[in-house]
Amino acid sequence: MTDAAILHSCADGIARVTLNRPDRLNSFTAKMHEELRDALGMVRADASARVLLLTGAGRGFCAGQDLSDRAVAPGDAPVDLGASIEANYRPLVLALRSLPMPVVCAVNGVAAGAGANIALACDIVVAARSASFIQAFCKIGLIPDSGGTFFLPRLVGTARAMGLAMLGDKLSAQQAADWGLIWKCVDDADLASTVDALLVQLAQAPTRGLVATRRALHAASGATLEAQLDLERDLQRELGFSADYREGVGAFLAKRPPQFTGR
Ligand code: T3D
Repeated sequence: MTDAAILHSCADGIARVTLNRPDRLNSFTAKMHEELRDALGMVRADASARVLLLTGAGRGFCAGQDLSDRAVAPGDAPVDLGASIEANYRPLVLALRSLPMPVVCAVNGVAAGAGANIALACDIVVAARSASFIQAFCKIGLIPDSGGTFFLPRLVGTARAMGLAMLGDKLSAQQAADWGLIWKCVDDADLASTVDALLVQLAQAPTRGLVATRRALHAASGATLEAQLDLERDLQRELGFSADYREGVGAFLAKRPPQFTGR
């Protein structure tokens, strides 16, 4: 038994971080935020980590903010949600988007509120068929946070983003995949093996190239074609000096599998 709200391990180039408050559907408390911050800091500093898996323990992925921490007694001042976002959710999303390795999210169950949008902040999202995505914010008078208003229209278009955000309907994992919100939906029994295969593939991939790919794709929606071409040129120049590029070309010409090191 452990009272850790976050589980963290790293082996064979694969870092794993698990949200671990299953009886509360892994909803966020201040303690969980603190432990997650520490875990992501360790992953970032671990030169052996080539890919990160983020997932949840139990039947849910994450139900967003723990609302029992938001109950206000009559006469008490309400919690400053802006301060909470500034201290916790904003840095979390930015940390996930800037890790020097690809981030896979295995959505093992319901992802609601900030939980849904933290999943969307990851690079590759695979969901179990029984999982769902709920922009639950509208049911408590809030807006989608943790990047929701940024990710949703970019991923599914404004009409669907508006419907999801204003209605708070449960979007099935299959529908999320069909709409392009996530990479894929797989049968529950296949989630672990599908994700493990992805993790092995990504742990052996040319990490710097993947991180630069993420950077370029994220830059694209706000860039002109000229600016994007400039960025591609600059990133390609950097990668052209990398050990992995040299290895990739050498392996291709020698007709052997490449041995990338992430450098
Ligand atoms: O506050 C700030 O800092 C600003 C940032 C806000 C970010 C946010 O995420 S706001 C949105 C917060 N989240 C929600 O509004 C979602 C609330 N949860 C639900 O709507 C439902 O639980 C789900 C749709 C996610 C799942 O429904 P279901 O029927 O599968 O499970 P359940 O029975 O509702 O939940 C299981 C238990 O987890 C239950 O406890 P119990 O009755 O067994 O003792 C439930 O109360 C608890 N739980 C689920 N979500 C939360 C939670 N407890 C606290 N906070 C939660 N968010």
